[in-house]
Amino acid sequence: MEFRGPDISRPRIELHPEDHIYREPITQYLNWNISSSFRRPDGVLKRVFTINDLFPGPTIEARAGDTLIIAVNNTIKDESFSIHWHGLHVHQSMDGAVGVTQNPIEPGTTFVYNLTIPPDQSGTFWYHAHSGVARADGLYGGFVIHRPSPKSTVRGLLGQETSVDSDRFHYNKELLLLIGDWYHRSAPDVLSWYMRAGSFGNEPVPDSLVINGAGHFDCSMAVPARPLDCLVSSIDPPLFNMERNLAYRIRVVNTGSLAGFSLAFSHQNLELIQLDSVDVEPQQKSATSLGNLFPGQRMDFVIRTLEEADDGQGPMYMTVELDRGCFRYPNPALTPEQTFEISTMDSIQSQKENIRPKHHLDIEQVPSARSVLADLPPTAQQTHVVYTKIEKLSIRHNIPYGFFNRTSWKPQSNPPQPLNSLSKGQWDENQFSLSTGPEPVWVDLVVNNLDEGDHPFHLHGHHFYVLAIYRSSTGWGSYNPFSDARPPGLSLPEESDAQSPYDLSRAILRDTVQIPRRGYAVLRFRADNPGVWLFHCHILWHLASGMAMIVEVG
Ligand SMILES: [Cu+2]
Repeated sequence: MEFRGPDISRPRIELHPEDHIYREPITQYLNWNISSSFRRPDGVLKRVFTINDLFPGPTIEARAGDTLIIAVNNTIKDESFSIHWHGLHVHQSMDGAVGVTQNPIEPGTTFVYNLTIPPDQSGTFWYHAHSGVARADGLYGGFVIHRPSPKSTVRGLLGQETSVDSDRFHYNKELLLLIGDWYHRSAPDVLSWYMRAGSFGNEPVPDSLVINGAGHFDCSMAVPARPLDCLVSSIDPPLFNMERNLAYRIRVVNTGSLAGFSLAFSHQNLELIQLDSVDVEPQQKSATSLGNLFPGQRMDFVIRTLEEADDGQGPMYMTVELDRGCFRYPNPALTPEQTFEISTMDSIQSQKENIRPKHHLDIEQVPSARSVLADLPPTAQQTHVVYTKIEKLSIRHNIPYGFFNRTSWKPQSNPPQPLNSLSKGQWDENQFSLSTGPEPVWVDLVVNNLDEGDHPFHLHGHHFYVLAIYRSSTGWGSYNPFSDARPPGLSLPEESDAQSPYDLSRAILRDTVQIPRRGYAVLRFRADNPGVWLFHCHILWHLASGMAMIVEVG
């Protein structure tokens, strides 16, 4: 299979696990040049960031235990960057969060990231800019860690007793899809539209969506007040090819700035296998659509052609449906539900209407696999409670700012050095933090979302078990374990032990969680990766407006 599309300068879509799972860990040396160029991802001309001339950036493939030495050269004249490795538990000095773990990479300079992939991490990850809003202008890419074969030195001796992922989950090939909402204006323009009183805190609604840097936009839908340099585009030949008689593992990343989405494939059953790189409990019933996947999150699933005779015919297509829940005003330019044709190798015999019953799987309801939950202790040694909200305060000119408790986050600027190089007394007033102390410890973090909107929160350097999620229908829906006898809104199974107020058998281990408006989440994690870590909303406009705080470990 080869990637085809309107621009050929895109990263490859098909992955090559066979190059990684049977070998010993190695050190990979990568040399990246960050630049920018004008492209037409969906037909509309826009300046995007490129890495080695690719948008999105090159796909990294590695195995657990590999070391990656990535020299990032900033060749752009007047902008600075950093790169964050989303979901990977790397050394804190390599985490890429500007103001927290490093200064931005200034024009004409190079920063060398030295990443050691932990031996117990594999799955679908991604990397993206963690400075300003460059992520929304395309500074991101895929990062896939292949799970090594238990017999990594015995190439070609695949027996029943081995358990490489393709045997565990029964698939033949792997594809990577980086899917996200897309804005035709530059990200700094979008942010300044949001960060003013006149936005009333309504998040900028995207114009389009792109898959691995390609989309299709109907030029006639452009808003008259904002004319576009638009060429009719169709992704022709289709975005990718699939052979009907093969099973595929599809790795999906939400690379967007605002919207969640769900995915469906015609003629295919979808079998969810991982969320945020972690195995999930196998589902009895395979789905016809999966979602919602929110910004920063990943889902892996296996698709197979249906066995029923009539149903395996006709063109195959994939449907992406953006979650309209976060769109607070209409954007006539946007088509929130889009279909993408997938070309198949064999001839198409009929165009029979697909009439199989639909089954949508709500991926937020799927617990992690039992083997994953085995590591979850019944109680934590520490509990922290925080409150978060977007506020439009008159003392801040009614501009929307994100807060944790009383603090709206900004990268450390006085003195202008990253937090991890300063003593805590030197941190400026924009840093709200909690500290887990010197020893590795299990922590419960209760996050109360007092806001009118949902927010996907991401913790750097760690995964967390989501123990409870609650959205209230009335009032604030807050939970303070120090004063409330029970967490509001939770119904527990009868056999649950009295030791825990949460249903631990339904916990989900992930690194980014959607916390409902006027609700809360209880996140339990082992604080064992020493460093200064950001915990923040992954909606880019909210992070840029301060919806972030610091978790200090060790
Ligand atoms: Cu948010």
